[in-house]
Amino acid sequence: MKLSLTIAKDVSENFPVLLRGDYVENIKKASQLGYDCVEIHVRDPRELNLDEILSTCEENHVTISTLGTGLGYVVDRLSFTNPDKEVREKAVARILDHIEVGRKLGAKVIIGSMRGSIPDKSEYKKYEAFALECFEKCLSEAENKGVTLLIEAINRYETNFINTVEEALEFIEKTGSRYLKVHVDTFHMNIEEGDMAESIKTAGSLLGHVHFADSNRRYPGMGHIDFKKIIKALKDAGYNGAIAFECLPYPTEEEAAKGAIENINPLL
Ligand code: LER
Ligand code: MN
Repeated sequence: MKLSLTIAKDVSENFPVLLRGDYVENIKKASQLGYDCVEIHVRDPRELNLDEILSTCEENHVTISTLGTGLGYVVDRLSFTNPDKEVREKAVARILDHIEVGRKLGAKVIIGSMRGSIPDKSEYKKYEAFALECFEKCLSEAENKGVTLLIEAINRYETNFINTVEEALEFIEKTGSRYLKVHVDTFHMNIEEGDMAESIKTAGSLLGHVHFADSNRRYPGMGHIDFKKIIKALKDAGYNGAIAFECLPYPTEEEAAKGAIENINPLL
């Protein structure tokens, strides 16, 4: 498994990424701290200087595991379940841009907050169909470009649409695509799953990406999640992808980025 450091250029203090600021500087820092890769959270991926990012990665022996797309929802309110067709089309266009950048960077594309919520549960089927239509457009492009998309199970306080690993698996089955994989996040699993290790086992070979944060969303070791047990479950499931630390930057960005890898490395 590879360890990935979450980075973003310009996000608030309470956004769960470890390092803020210049991408190039943070890719270098990731390498110095011993990370294998970085996860870039970006609102509009067209703003990235891909040549500069790729050459920095190569020089520093770091890869880009994933693109985090949630800022497209947080900042622009774009989602796949928005009642307005124009907003859904803009959401799809944004994810298509991420897919193109994902192809160039060799990164998977996360669909977390941008799948949206169900505004009216009595019309669940209608909103699910909106989401499926958007996913199908994105998956067709992802297949053409060889990019994996990830559907993240997110806790009930952030969305009412796909909270558990089981719901994510059911949704993947509805798309019928091999390019959509389950993405688990220990912070969300701690709220939604009865047994996190069991859920990882259920995801099995469909597991595509992992976020680590402790129960309080601080770096592993600062809360009460049993990461030894989670890592064993990931190994038993044959998972060999990335674990990205999507944590709050407390007490400081530097300490959290250092503490996360220091606490997890011995358990691997
Ligand atoms: C995104 O990966 C995530 O976990 C959500 O909680 C958005 O913050
Ligand atoms: Mn997450």
